[in-house]
Parts: sequence; structure tokens; C-alpha cells
Amino acid sequence: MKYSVALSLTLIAAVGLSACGKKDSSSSSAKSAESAPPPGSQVVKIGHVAPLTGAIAHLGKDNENGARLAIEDANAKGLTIGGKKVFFQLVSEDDQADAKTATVVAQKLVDAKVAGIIGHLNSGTTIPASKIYYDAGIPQISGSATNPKYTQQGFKSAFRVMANDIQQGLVLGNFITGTLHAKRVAIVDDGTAYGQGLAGEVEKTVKSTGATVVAHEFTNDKATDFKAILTNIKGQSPDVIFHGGMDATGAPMLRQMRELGITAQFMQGDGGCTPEFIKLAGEAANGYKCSQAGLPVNLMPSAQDFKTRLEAKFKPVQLYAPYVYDATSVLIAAMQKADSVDPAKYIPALTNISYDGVTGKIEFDDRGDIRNGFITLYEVKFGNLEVLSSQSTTDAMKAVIKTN
Ligand code: ABU
Repeated sequence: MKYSVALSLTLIAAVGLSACGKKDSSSSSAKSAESAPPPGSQVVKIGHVAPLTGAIAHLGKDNENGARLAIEDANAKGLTIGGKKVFFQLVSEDDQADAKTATVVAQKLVDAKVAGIIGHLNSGTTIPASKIYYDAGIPQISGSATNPKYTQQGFKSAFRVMANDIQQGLVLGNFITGTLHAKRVAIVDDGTAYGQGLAGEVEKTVKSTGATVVAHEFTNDKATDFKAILTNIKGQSPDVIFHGGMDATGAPMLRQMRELGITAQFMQGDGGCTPEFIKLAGEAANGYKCSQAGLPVNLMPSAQDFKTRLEAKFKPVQLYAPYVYDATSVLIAAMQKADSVDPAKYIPALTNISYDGVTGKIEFDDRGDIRNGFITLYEVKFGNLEVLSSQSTTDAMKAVIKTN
């Protein structure tokens, strides 16, 4: 398969667009007060799962903030579904980014009779948990898990509201060789479903353009010392090092690269494209490039208002809070459309929904993936993530088909 080196990237913003302002997680982390169900209302439980402890708890909390705000907004509307006033209750669980824990909390939420699930955050937890939700007939929408396998299992209960890693790997790989003109690329992956999967997609695209993958090193999502693998990579003189992993491991990896005198460019996908990365990497972050599996907040149809409201209540957006807000809101919209909170009745409505979310229009394809998602590339300049370009996934995939 030969991918086009020069994809027609739609440059929708190059200068002056910043994904994240200078203020960071130093602002208030005040929790929103949860109101009590109005008398006579039916309580509808919605489960949310993410790592709320551990190295990427900042991302789990970001996701949870999105879900919490969506629930508060829905409750403020005083919805009636199936002739009854409904009150949505968020039941949030910590899966610690661990596959075993994920299946335990998934079963716990099924037993608690939640009407739907938002999550999980990681692909490596979302995929094993999805079988439990499918068997229980409960719909699940992830606002962050990008591994394609999640929606390739044939589970009619599984949905995601952002682009996947086939699409992200294609755009990243073509950027590395087509825009950065890299001839020698080193790959590191963290052995997770996300990191390994995305690294594999990037490697495939890089090779298809004729560039050489000079090394593929493996680590894990708990590692802190990368000097041994980086020393091996240094000997191969790569132009670019791509890491399939999250911000918590990517930032120390970049710092250690620079300490070892490696001058290659460093790139990651969405899991490392956060303000937290910049905080952890410090000076080394400048010039770092990464992608996110959606539009930048500034270019989302109505995300600015969402961002202002969320940040007034919680913390600055890290990554997927807007997507999780949409995942929660579209689940509730499907209940309204079906006039039922019974998963068996509202899953068909969810499958066929067309919903204007804060991240864009939400419609699902036959597998449960978002139709017409976006991939956005960023570069850190003066301590901020700035947009380089944004591309529709439909255009990216069409370019591949054209060159076959
Ligand atoms: N999409 C990046 C982080 C979550 C995951 O897919 O594991």
C-alpha cells in the first residue's frame, strides 16, 4: 500500500491559534455541587470510568469534569422522558488505567444498573470492558479511547466521538516524512493498546512513504528511565523520534533525550498532546509536535462557551473534556429521541443520531466510530500548544484510496 506523501492538508490555522492558554492546572479544582433529585423524579444512573489515580489521573479528572458538566446541564433542563421527570446521576469509577480493574468496575456498574457508560479513558481498559457492557446490553461511548479495535469487535453497544488511530497514524506518519522531511525515524511504544497500536500505524505509514524506521524500542506506561533505549536510538541518528504513549512518560523521555544530546524532533499522538506535557517537559517542550484526534477547541462550533463554563467550575481543559461532555450529552439526547431510558430502546436511536455537539456534529458510522472526524497537528511554541494544521479524516482516508 502506498500512501500519499503530500496529503492535501487543510491549513485552517497556523498563526495565533492556541489550543491552551497560559493558565494551567494551578486554578481552582472546586467540585460542582450535585443537586438532589427533585421529588417524584426517576433517577437515571450514568456510569463514567477513567483513571482517577496514578500518573494520568489529570486526564481522568479532565474526562470526569466533562461528564459531570453534561449531567448538570441535562438536569438543569428538567427533562421528561417516557412521561416521567428524570434526574441523571453520575456514577464515577476509577479503573487506574488497568485492564483487570476496568473489568471489575465495569461489572460493578452493570450490577448498579446504569443506563449507559461514558468511558473508559484508555483503549487498554475500554476494549476489555466493552465485552461486559455489550453482554449486559448497555451502550458505551468513549470520549478518548482511539484504538480502532474498540469498534471493530461488532458490538452494537460501542461508540466513540473522536477519530481513531488508523486515521491519526496516517496523518502523523505523512507529516513526519512529508512535512518534516524525515528520512530516518525511530519509534518507541509503551506496550499499551493505545501506544503500541498508534506506533504501529505511524510506522506503517512512514515505511510506505519510503523513509526508514531505524529503530523500534519498547517500554511501558510506568517507566521513568528511558536512557538505555534512547542510547540505542542515538546510535541510529534518527531525524524524528515518535513515541506511542502518554504525556506522563513522553515528557521525561523528551527531557532525557535532550540530556543525552539527541537533537532529533520528538512527536507523540493525542495522549501526549496536553498542557500537562508542557509542564512536565519544561524548556524541552519547545518545538515538540503532537496530534489530537479532533478539532482544536478554538475551531469547535460552540466549545468556547463550554470551555469557559467548565474551567470556571473545574480545571483548565487538558484534552478530552469536550468530547466526554459530548459523549454524555449525546447519550442523553438518544434517550430523549427514543423517549426511553431503557438501553434496548435507545441504542437504535443512538446508532442513528445526528447531534450538534460542542466538538462538532456527532453521527456514527456502522461500527460506532464518528463520521467525519478531524486530526489536528500542534507544535509547542513559547510554552503553548499552537495549531499547525487540521485535516478531516474523510479527506485523509480518501487520499490513501486515491494512491492505491
Ligand atoms: N487516545 C489516547 C489516550 C487514550 C487511549 O486511547 O488509550
